[in-house]
Amino acid sequence: STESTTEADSFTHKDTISYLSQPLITDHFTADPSAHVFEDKIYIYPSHDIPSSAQEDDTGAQYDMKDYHVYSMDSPNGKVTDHGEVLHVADVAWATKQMWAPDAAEKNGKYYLYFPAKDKENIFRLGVAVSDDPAGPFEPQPAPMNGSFSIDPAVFEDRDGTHYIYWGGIWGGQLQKWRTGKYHSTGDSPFADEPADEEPAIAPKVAKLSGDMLEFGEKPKDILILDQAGEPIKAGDHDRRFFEAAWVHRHDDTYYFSYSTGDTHTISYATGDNPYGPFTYQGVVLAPVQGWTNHHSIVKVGDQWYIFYHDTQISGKNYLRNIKMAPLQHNPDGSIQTIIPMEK
Ligand code: FUB
Repeated sequence: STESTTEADSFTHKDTISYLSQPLITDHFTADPSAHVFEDKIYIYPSHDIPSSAQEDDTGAQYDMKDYHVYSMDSPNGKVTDHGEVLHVADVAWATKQMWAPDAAEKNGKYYLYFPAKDKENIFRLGVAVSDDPAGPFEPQPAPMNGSFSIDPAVFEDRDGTHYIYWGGIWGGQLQKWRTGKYHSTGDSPFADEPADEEPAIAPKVAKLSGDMLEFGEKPKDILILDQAGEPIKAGDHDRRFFEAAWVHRHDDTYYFSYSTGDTHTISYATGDNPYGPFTYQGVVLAPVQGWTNHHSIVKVGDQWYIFYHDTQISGKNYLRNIKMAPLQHNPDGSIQTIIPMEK
């Protein structure tokens, strides 16, 4: 059940709404929920968190996931159906470990699951798996997407039917090691290879998908996130710079690029007038949740927008998360009311 209140709290945003949501799934740990309406149902494509023997570190070794389940609901906050395991790392020829945040897309009655995993060289790549059913199971492609790297793929379908894939994540997500266009690592530290504080922040990536949905359809481009003065957000601006968890939705004619700020723990958003940006920073969609990571999706169901996100209410452990949902409101001027999550 989900209750709303309008209590003030320590955050100072133009409009905030405090929200108490309960975990949608309690028999598995789930995170990074990418939600879509397919075939008149809400389908959720989350990460499947599991306890790990891996030593916890700043690259996220403890996020040691091995498979994906798909979930569906007939209506918001309705009964959740678990469609079972739809893809396992052992069935992906090129992947070895860490099946992180996935997303899914539909084209011509086929469904495509996009997922990051580490390859045999310990480098994150993006894979695709295909199904005739939004509930899977999904058949993986034998190789990762050509030229892919880093984590957190998210696919947006524009009104003309063109699909765009957004991705990237710094630190454990390795995006900082691709600044030259090739993998270049000066060490195992997740903080090596970052720009200096005064340099522009590392940019998330976008590319049109190929017609068959299996590859990039063009050379990846940088997503530029600007401040209100039109200047690129700087690497040292941890409150506003991109960290991971890209998502794009369109409301009226505005494109919203939302993302996690990582070590400052918000889901922030920036707006633009086309899918490539540039996007201008606007504010916070979701204030910090319980747990280190913050990762979301935004989807319209009927006339109402929802945010899907996670926290650690059930386990109290950063890497054993549980997904939730809450309504999301756009103001008449296009700004988004900041959601203040409450846990209990
Ligand atoms: O779930 C593993 C990683 O944690 C995701 O890929 C990130 O976005 C963060 O939520």
